[in-house]
Amino acid sequence: MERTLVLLKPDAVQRRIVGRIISRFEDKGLKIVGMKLMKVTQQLAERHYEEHREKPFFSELVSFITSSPIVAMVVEGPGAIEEVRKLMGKTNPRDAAPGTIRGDFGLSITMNLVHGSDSPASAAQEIPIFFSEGEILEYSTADAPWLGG
Ligand code: 3AN
Repeated sequence: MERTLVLLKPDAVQRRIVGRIISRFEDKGLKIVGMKLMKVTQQLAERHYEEHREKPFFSELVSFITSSPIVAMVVEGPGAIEEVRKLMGKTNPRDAAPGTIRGDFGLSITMNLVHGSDSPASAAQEIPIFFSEGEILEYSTADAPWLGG
């Protein structure tokens, strides 16, 4: 089953909307198979945002993600990568549709609440940056037969 890395960024924790954001993923029928509250180190941040190193907003991104704890999650389900991206909405919350996480809760392109892997290749690269294999659990949920997939 497909898995994706989801980060609830420092603004989500500071604004105490972690529970409401996680509910969006749960409501959709996606399954949390890994989750932790953690502080992102400079080294971890630079690894995670490696592809943006040359962008003008790189240092802003790194200082934001290291500024306060985040909640890191591995989310699993049919088409999990694309489904999470749809639930998050466009990168800039001002362009994100109402009903999406960014569209409903944000205004800032830097403090845009959530990260979700953007492709199977990104998910495969990003998940091990944040989680060891033992931190990802395999289990079934009672409602699985009613969710299809
Ligand atoms: P997404 O998070 O939607 O996949 P990416 O991968 O293009 O978006 O960008 C990674 C992060 O970089 C975004 N979550 C956002 O916080 C930040 N970012 C992207 N574009 C800009 C920009 N033009 N100015 C400032 N920050 C940006």
